[in-house]
Amino acid sequence: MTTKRPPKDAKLPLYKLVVIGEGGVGKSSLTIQFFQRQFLDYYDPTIEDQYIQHCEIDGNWVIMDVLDTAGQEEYSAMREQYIRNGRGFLLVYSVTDEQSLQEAKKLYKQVLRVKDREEYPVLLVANKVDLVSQRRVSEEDGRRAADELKLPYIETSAKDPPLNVDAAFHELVRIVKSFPADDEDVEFQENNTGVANGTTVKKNKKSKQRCAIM
Ligand SMILES: Nc1nc2c(ncn2[C@@H]2O[C@H](COP(=O)(O)OP(=O)(O)O)[C@@H](O)[C@H]2O)c(=O)[nH]1
Ligand SMILES: [Mg+2]
Repeated sequence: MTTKRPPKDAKLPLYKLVVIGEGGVGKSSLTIQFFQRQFLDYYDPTIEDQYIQHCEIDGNWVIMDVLDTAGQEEYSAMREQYIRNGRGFLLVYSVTDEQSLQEAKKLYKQVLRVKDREEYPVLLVANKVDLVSQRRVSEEDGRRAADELKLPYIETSAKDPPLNVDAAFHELVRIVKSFPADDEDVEFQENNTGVANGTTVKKNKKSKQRCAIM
């Protein structure tokens, strides 16, 4: 089977995206489902990973550079640093945990503070919707929270079969694209540097490993 690939040597727009949210809401599960097409029952909550891969979205090739944060920053300076570097954010909470929605609201306020903006490209992600009987935050309440924050909203499940996982990442790229950027925010990357065709480059911040996954 041949996979579609971007033109070699093309300069592709680079999207630096960051997945944020309280511990345990499914940040790593969503990211791993998107990049590796698998659901893990357990993933070390203290690991912060970065994934880089080219993707075709609405007929255009882009490079997605996604940071899966560990959410256990002892120093808020670390959090501020990745907020400063991010151009778009998946703001994840779990529908099984009301507290995680409250945490998401606080995190969004922190994003606005660090960015010194009144709005920013962020998608509010209501994850774990497959856990119907454990659900504590209804779709109605989630959408109301999103409206209050003036954020778009999506319901996801990282578990197999995944629901809206690709849609969430793709939608975030669209949101970033449509947001007026400062000139220095727009970056391009040669398709032949760092990102080999058909591979995900994964950088593990904890162990400092660097590996390419097919
Ligand atoms: N049923 C279900 N479990 C999930 C989902 N997403 C994550 N989990 C589970 O929730 C736990 C925490 O997920 P993880 O991705 O490590 O959360 P993180 O701390 O935000 O990175 C793990 O046991 C996952 O298997 C989901 O959409 N549905
Ligand atoms: Mg994690």
